[in-house]
Amino acid sequence: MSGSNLHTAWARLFLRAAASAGVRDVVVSPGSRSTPLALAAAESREVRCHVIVDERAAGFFALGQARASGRPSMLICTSGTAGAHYFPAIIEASQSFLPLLVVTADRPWELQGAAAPQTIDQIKLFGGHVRAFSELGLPDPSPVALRAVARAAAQAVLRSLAPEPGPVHVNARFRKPLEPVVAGGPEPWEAAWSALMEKGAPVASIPRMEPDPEAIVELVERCARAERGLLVCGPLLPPSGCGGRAGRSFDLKQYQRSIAALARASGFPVLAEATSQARFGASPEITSIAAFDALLRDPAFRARLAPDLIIEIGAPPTSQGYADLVAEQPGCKRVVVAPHGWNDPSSSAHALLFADPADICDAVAARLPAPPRRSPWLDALARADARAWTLVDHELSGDRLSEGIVARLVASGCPEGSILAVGNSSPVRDLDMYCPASPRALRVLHQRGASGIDGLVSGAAGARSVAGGPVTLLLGDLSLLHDLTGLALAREAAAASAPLVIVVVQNDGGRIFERLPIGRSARASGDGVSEALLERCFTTPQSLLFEPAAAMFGLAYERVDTKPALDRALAAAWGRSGATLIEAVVPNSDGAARAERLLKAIAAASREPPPARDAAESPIERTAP
Ligand SMILES: Cc1ncc(C[n+]2csc(CCOP(=O)(O)OP(=O)(O)O)c2C)c(N)n1
Ligand SMILES: [Mg+2]
Repeated sequence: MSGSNLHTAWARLFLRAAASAGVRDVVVSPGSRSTPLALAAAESREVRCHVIVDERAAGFFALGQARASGRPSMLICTSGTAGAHYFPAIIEASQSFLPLLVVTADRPWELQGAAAPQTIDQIKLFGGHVRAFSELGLPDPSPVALRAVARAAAQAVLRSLAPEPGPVHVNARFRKPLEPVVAGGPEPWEAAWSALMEKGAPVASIPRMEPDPEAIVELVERCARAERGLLVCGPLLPPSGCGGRAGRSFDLKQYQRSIAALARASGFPVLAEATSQARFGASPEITSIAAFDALLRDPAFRARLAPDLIIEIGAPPTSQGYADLVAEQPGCKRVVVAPHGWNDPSSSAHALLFADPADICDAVAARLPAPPRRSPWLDALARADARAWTLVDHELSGDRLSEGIVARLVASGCPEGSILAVGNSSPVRDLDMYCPASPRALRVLHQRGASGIDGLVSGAAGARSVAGGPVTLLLGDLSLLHDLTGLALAREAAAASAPLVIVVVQNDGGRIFERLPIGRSARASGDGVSEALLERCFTTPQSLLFEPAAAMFGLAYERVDTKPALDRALAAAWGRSGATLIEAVVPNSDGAARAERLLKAIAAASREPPPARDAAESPIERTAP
């Protein structure tokens, strides 16, 4: 094998085996110790190689790819602190059940613990946050070691997908020289290596997760008996909803059909959060109670709702009102359905069903007898929801931008079937509060595993790099500042044909804190936290505008502060290829007060006396004060 050496061959074999086990994208950050791996990735025709300077951004980019594709991307970095920058993305991958294959290059054993440069202890660097760790050791020409390299790559890919998807860490050591050297003739190990390169990785067939038939029977019986059942959909990421089935792509429409089938067969209303994949694309035939968070903030409404069965799908809902409902209704049986994770922070679930939620919905729907007659309880609930949305619409009238208007315009304008990525802090809550259920399907990507405000731009750029269509990101100004180097990755997307549209809600600081108890304490007079302290330690306004940053990274940029201007900017951004940063400037201190006013109005409206003909039948209205 001329022009190369064992290091290069070793790295090529690792890449080849990972590719044949399912890796399609490799994200390389520059460095010397990782030279063999970087070269192998760059020359491979089986993977796409992305080069990203900042390992923190690279980690989130790979995570965004996994969110959109369900496949593990491979990360490659040099030795030293480089790998440590992957940590936040690794934590998020672990908690969101997203596959990721992290390969850190390392120095040989003789340089450890002896003050050699760029040398740290990389063994189990990410502790318990990875599903598996393996130490590849130094390249070794023996046939059994060469076979084991291919096996180790296949194992790493497998462990990133099953039994629980998540991050896997491989530490690979190399001794200098790191670059390919011209060999005088064929290497003795070349024939064995060539055969392995031809063969690829051993095929690992991942077990399919099937719902437990007994649990299905029990759930069918519960549904049939329930008079006031709820189908509650919490955050769900498309790939992690697939019950650990590698390579099975998430079929959004099919998932939404399964939810609708269960809702129809059971007669239960659907309380779907914006991140659940069940709100945008909801079937018009089902009763969607999308204003449930606002409605459930009212204790009187919670008491009137009094569900007797809750089927909860996905990760725990973000809604505080819903958490309060669960806490106040200990008698109500709650069954949690999700493929992975113990999704019960209140430790009060009656049962947890580990399976693909779509499979559970289909199985239960198919076994239920004829759908029940629509109950007055359900009618009353639907009316309360409709009244809430009338109030939300009223709140969003007028031309001046607010957080709510930005969320509404973005969600309602996103091209049908496209990806909407949403940042933590207020944007994810605004999407819930201001955007009703609609039959227009959207894939909503989110970062609810550890709810960080970090890496959101990089993640959206990663999703864009594997998605066939447009990606829109809605995030806050501090979140954008946190991931400013992510804009460099957005520029990479500029070369691609489909648009990446980044909408930053510019409210000058972390205004979420004004909606939290600490903010209410500052607003109340007396000896609470002072406004100045709230601003200094929590809201932290930066008085920055992002136009120069967009210019630096070569992105199209628009600053808007009215509804028509945002509408125009969005239409233009979705219509052009490449990346656009839209800075939507909203008044910086009335968001919390507006949200509070709206919630009060919704609570008051939900108590309005019902029309007389329903009053005698409807439990939800009958008990209204
Ligand atoms: C990595 C990380 N650091 C800090 C936080 C705590 N945090 C939550 S929201 C927030 C402020 C976000 O501000 P911005 O992005 O402007 O959104 P807004 O609150 O204005 O909607 C902070 C600092 C976090 N969740 N993640
Ligand atoms: Mg902000």
